[in-house]
Amino acid sequence: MTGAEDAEFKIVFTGPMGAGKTTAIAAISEIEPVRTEVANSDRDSHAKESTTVGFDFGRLTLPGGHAVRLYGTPGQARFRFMWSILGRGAAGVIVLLDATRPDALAQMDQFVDAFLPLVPAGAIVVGVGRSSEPGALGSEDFAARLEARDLVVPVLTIDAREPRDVRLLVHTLTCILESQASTGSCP
Ligand SMILES: Nc1nc2c(ncn2[C@@H]2O[C@H](COP(=O)(O)OP(=O)(O)O)[C@@H](O)[C@H]2O)c(=O)[nH]1
Ligand SMILES: [Mg+2]
Repeated sequence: MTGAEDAEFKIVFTGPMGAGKTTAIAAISEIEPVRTEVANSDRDSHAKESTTVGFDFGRLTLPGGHAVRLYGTPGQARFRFMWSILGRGAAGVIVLLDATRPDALAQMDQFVDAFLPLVPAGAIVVGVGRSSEPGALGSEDFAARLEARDLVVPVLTIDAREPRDVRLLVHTLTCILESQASTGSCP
């Protein structure tokens, strides 16, 4: 997988505040996730009680035995300086979005544009949460936006609280990495 077959590799979960990054890492981490949450002083961006100011950290062993380090970025733009720090050395990035946000497509563009230069070509997967809620955008809206930009990025409908959904995001990303290394057997 991208060179060092036995090394632990790093996957970064990013996306706006409230998209489910902290939840997703907690859903699949085998260790008690490290969190850096403080009381949310930015209720204009999102009404939730607490928010991540440093990063989230978790760990997952894949079925093939590879260990993956999972990092979650802070979502707020004022912590943008953390994105390149956390993105450095990442094998791939998972962008999580909240489909009920009217600006979710612009948020996707913002995070995809920020992280594309930090990862090997194409190593991005988008996870769209809450798309079944009334008034939400559908996953096809996100897929169409990426396609219109000539970006080949898989879009999955997910619930970040569901370990199976989050594992599927990680699996999709590792399939991309394996196909890039031409060693994998993903469909
Ligand atoms: N319905 C639904 N709620 C979610 C989903 N992901 C996260 N949440 C909830 O949204 C809130 C914010 O999630 P959090 O993980 O803190 O978002 P973060 O800012 O991206 O780290 C929490 O109360 C989660 O339980 C999802 O996919 N669907
Ligand atoms: Mg968080």
